[in-house]
Amino acid sequence: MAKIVLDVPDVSCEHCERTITRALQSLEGVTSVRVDIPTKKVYLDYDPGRIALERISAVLDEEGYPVAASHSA
Ligand SMILES: [Cu+2]
Repeated sequence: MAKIVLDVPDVSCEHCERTITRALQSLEGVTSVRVDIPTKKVYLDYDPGRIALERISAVLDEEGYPVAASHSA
C-alpha cells in the first residue's frame, strides 16, 4: 500500500471534493481518498500493484482537475 499527496490547484469547494472523491473511490486499487479544500490537496492510499499513479492522474485530468505535483506521504 502506498500513501501519496497530490497538489490539485483547481480544487475550490465541496463540489470539487465530491467529484474527486467519487471518481477516485470507484477505482480498483484505491483504498482511501481525502480532499483538503483549503490546501487543495488530495490524500490517497492506493495499491501500486493494482493501479498506477499515472492512471489516477489521468482520471483526475478527465474530471477537470489536473494534478500539478505529487509527493509521497
Ligand atoms: Cu468546487
